[in-house]
Amino acid sequence: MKRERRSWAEPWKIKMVEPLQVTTREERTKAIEEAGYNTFLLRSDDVYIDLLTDSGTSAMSDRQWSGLMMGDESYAGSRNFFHLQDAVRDVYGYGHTIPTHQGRAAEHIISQLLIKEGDVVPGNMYFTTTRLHQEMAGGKFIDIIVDEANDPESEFPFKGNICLEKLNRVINEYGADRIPYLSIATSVNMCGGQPISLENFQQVAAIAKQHGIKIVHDMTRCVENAYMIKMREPGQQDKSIVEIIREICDLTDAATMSSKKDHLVNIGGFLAVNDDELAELARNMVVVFEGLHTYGGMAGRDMEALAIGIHECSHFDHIAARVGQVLYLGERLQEFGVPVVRPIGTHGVFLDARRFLAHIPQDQFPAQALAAELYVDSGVRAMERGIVSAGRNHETGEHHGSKLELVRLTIPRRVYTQAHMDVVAESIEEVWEMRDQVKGLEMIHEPKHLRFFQARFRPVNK
Ligand code: P70
Repeated sequence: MKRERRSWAEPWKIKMVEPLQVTTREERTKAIEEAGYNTFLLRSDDVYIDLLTDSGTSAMSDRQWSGLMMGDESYAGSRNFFHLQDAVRDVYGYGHTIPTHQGRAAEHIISQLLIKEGDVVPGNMYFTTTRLHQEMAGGKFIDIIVDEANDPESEFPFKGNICLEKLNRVINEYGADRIPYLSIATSVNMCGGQPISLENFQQVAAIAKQHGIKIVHDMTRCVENAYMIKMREPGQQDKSIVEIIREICDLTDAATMSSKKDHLVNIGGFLAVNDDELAELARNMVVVFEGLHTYGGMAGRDMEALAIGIHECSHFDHIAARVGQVLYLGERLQEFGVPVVRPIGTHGVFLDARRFLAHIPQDQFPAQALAAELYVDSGVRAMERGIVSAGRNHETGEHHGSKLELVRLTIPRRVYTQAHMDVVAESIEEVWEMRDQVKGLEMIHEPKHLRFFQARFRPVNK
């Protein structure tokens, strides 16, 4: 009988391995208690399969590792910086690259340069660090993402899209003068790694241009978004990943980048801009907070590995395998009937804790409790992406409120095998079966900024 489908596989083989530790349930129960039921506070030695984040956790290629040996550690004018700048120009098209140690430093610089007190910054769903830097610069973030983004069951293929009606409303209400830029992310992290369509981006850019409003692009996972456009958007199938990336970036004025994601490196990032004057201001600011404008917090060797990673990650076979692995885990979980955000996104599978732990009210942090329970079951580490992550409104002191209450199973790039994904899926199935026994949590320590990183919890006694 002829097979209908042929399996695909990763376009690489493994040359070096890092042993994993398996702990007992008893050890994990103790570890999570000591960590205040916060997976960020666990020691990695106590973790078996680490799906906390895809940030800085990728496996570098042999070419990237050899790039490390070619580091030019001159304080000024390192040749690796020029390789990085050329790679950014080749793939993304931005003329100026200002290196930073990671993404949030680029967010800091652009926010301080463009936002003034009383401004509003509309965007397609908040990201924790991005919004905080906008607020610290005196701005207020306004969410103008499509409503489908807040519905885990909606099958809409471009949940990262901007709602044009909401955009027009914000412009009418505040006036273009109070909008320094639109903050548009590709592959929107907080709603499940959901892409924005090229068509929507073009429509948004046309409106922005009409009103003289800039666009700052959070392109942390732009390659993954470009892949989704190629696969899902009518008329885009024949374009290469790089062609799609260029079309997106050409619609924007500047970009912040956390290279720890798409670019397959363990540290690094940059601010990319086209405008010469803005670049000059940013270069002046980077020396205050990061380092000279030709290294900005990275070693020369890191910039070399990054320059190589920029090219590697935009190859179709790489990105197809990366997103394909995420889809594989998502499909396994759905076979078990586990509630997940649909459609499966680019960098992880997001459990819908509202439906998973329907008996726990949101003020008892169901997603936080689910991530802790999953860890106890198997040593798999995930991350809360719900009301804890949403934080508090700086003006009112109230919880920001979050329609989404999710646990993110984030897949590092080129690190785990399909067998690891099976172990993860089976552990989640196990927790799904005993979900009635999971208890809610109360927060016993709440840091002022980005509380999810360091908050501590204990189980409620009900
Ligand atoms: C994650 C990481 C980082 C990130 C991002 C987007 C769309 C900017 C950044 C900042 C790490 C993280 C950060 C805050 C909370 C939880 C986790 N995302 N834009 O795991 O970049 O970390 O390099 O400063 O996703 O999603 P950086």
